[in-house]
Amino acid sequence: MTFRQSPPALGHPYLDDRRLTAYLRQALPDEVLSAVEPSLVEMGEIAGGELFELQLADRLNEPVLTRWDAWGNRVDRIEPTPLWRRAEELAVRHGLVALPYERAHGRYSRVHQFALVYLFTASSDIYSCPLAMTDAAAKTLLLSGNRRLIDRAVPRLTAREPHRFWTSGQWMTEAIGGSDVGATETVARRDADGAWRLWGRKWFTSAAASQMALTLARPEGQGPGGRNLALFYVEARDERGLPRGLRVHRLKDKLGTRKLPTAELTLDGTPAQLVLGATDGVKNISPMLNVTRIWNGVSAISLMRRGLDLARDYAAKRVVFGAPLADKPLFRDLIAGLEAELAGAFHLTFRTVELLGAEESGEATDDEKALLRLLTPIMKLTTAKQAVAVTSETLEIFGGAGYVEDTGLPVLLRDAQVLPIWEGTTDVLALDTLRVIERQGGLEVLRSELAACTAAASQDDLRATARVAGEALASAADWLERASAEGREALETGARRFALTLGRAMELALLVRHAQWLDDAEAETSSARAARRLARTPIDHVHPASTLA
Ligand code: MFK
Repeated sequence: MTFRQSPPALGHPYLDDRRLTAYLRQALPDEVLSAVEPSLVEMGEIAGGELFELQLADRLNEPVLTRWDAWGNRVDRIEPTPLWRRAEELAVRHGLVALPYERAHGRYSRVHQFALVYLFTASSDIYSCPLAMTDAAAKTLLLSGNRRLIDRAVPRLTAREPHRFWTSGQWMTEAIGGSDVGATETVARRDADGAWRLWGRKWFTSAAASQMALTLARPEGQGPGGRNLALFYVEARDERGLPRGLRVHRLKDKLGTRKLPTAELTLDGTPAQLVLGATDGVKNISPMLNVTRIWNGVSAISLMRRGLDLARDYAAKRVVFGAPLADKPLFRDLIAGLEAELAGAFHLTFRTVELLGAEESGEATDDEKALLRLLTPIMKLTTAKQAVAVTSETLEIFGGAGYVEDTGLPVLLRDAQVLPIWEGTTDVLALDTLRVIERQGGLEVLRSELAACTAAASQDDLRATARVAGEALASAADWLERASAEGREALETGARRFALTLGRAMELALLVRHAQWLDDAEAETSSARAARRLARTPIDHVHPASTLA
């Protein structure tokens, strides 16, 4: 009989994830964990069951843009895929945006939210993107203090009922500036009655079907640069979904995230409202960037995790050269390296999430606030690079099957490839890291965090691993001092290597802390193994010979 390979299967993404469950036992007080666990079990069932099946069945569907209706009216309607419609309903009912605003568990509400998002994202065909922007818009509006806009939009953005729910777009990118947002060409003019309207072309607007968006435009007559931009709120569609001063030219033909209707738009007199003054648009939209950057990190670990779950299941079933692949020493070595990357990325991402929760609940110390600001770009750039590397290796584990579209595997790599690009490229985030360190007057908050993580290490091997993290941070600090003395060009030249070193050193330190906690609490060693393994990879990238950055 002809041999047929059984396809990889997913288990229960929550109950089978010892990394996540152990982390939550460490991070959450017992009563909070008991209260949130049923929702995590349920989300695991949905993500590993209904949504995963729908995702495979929905593989070839893409969103459709219809510009004109049968009677010649311009409608610019965007029809999402079936999975997206279902994903929205599930996300809203489970409060994937609402939870941190309901704040039922104080500073832990963000950990609860992002644990759910971690389970949901890999089965959602990147529906996490509109959710990320919606969360970020709610936070940005709340911080703006603009009571009228808060009252109008935030109850919609954070709704638990699908019929009331709105998503928000984040319309920043223009042909002239994806990263250099200060070059924005969109112009804002006032009507005779004082109402604002926008004219311009947005080049890469994700979730173009959203009911509202935050966007940047230059009030007519103001000078160049980001400080002369203003942050605007737009509802570019009416109650029937028809465009108001908006034309959608086309959906982008992208490498990945193909279920996400990313569009080119013309704003043609779009009615808009100022959110917070007529200047400082870039600064005023930055809370949005910081929230979506955290979602980006959670997406990175979710996609890595999905690939590794499928690879492990496959390796247990796949017999090669007389034995299951899972028993082969070379495979075991490979998967241990990939798991170590995921473990490091996981702890760096969730540490950032914890800090966000602390800040929003008003409980963060000044040092925690400073650490959140610094870890956000570092975490985003480090985990995004890891996601591309890990998903690429994961495909290789499947051999040719990993390169065949209808296995559902290649999409992992194509979707991961967007993570280092959008929401600030690696270069932009490395420069942001430098900016934050300059403003904070050095690396002190990272030094303290690293010392707190590694101080508890009591086993010899964990102490040795902790030393690797400490030495990498010291090397980065040395480089910073030398480059600062040399000047701006030296600093910018090494910024990527520097930021990546900080990211990997912090991953290692956080992994040591978790491994020690596990050892104390449960005599479990998987995190210690991951920490030792990560310590054998390049952590210190500041040496210019490194090829990784
Ligand atoms: C699924 C998960 C992911 C979801 C993704 C959602 C998809 C959305 C698709 C997109 O929209 S992708 C487009 C995202 N675009 C970016 O992320 C822009 C990348 N570029 C930057 O981040 C640049 O660094 C920046 C545009 C901010 C530089 O612009 P400027 O005009 O040179 O501004 P400048 O002078 O650097 O900063 C202006 C002020 O903002 C400064 O404050 P001060 O006025 O007090 O000096 C900065 O400190 C502040 N600022 C900038 N970035 C900040 C920030 N403050 C806090 N946090 C930040 N991140």
